[in-house]
Amino acid sequence: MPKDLPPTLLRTDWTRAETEAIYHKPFMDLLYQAQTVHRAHFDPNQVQMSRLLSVKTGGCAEDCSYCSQSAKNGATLPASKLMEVERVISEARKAKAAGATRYCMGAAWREPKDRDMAAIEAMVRGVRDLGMETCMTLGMLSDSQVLRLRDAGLDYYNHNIDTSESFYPEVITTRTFADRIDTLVRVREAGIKVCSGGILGMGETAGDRIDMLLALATLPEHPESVPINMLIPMADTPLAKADPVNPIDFVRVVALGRILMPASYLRLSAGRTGMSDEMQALCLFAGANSLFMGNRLLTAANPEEDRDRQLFAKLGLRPEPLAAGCIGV
Ligand code: SAM
Ligand code: DTB
Ligand code: SF4
Repeated sequence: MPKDLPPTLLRTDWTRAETEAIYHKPFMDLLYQAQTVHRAHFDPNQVQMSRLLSVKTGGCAEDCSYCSQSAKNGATLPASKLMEVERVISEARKAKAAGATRYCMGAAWREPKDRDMAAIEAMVRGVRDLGMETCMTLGMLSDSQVLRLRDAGLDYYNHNIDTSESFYPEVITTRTFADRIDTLVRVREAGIKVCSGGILGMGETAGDRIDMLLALATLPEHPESVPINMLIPMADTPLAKADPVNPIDFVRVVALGRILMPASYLRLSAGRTGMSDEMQALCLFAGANSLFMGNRLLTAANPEEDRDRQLFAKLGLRPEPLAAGCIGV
């Protein structure tokens, strides 16, 4: 698919002032700029489809205040064992048949134990052998664990910074923002593609949202994938009663993400069940070009496949075929 426009320069030297100015532009100007950048790098009518599976659920030692899986939140979700490798591969096969090209496997761990690594590697190899892209999100990683994942052929590692550095301690106290960046650096140095984004709706300000995107866009290389989650308020967590995000503010963040990181896949991630078709259409116009498909995320619901099929038909969207990739760089 030929691109409409010449690719924009990928910059990692964005300043706070210029980023803030972009965010606060008149909405129509912001969306026009984001869509223009988007068209220079991607087919605007194509959406990358990922599917998530929780391979180890609940009982997590971290205290992330948004998460249903933290043992410290008073959340009641029971801890499961690591899923059997064969079951993971058979779920991935179903996801592929339904049109997913990337399979993301998540574990409720602060960090993996070395004794679990052989099974994790077998999951990566098995899903790769199906011809899907692989993504894992397992918490913090040691040097040797990163290398083992790389050698198993892992394509992406998801590790979200979630919010700004200054708001981070309000959300999580069992690790620091710097811990998160350390793992991202290790993943990048090993040659695994980086997936990192955050959550809107945890009580953060517009400034925190801008700072979160700025932190990602000023890494030495942009993450190849940037998930933007809308908080799903989970019962029994400290954020169960958080105020919902204003949809226009949400779209502004997506547009800013697209402008700062023109060639990255921007994923409209958690929270789509609570979004209207119109809001999702605006997010996709603002430059989001990846979705989680299927009716389950990790522990929470996601739109039914039928609803997404109808949305795609209404908007004339197509799922991105595997390896079509970014066309601008
Ligand atoms: N334990 C690993 C970690 O924290 O990196 C992997 C799994 S964790 C559930 C992955 C990401 O899901 C979090 O970083 C967060 O951005 C997102 N997430 C978790 N709970 C959420 C919720 N209730 N609403 C929106 N996003 C959520
Ligand atoms: C991401 O940014 N969002 C996904 C994935 N990366 C791992 C997770 C969303 C989780 C939503 C809440 C749940 O299902 O428990
Ligand atoms: Fe654990 Fe990840 Fe949930 Fe935090 S977000 S409590 S690290 S599963």
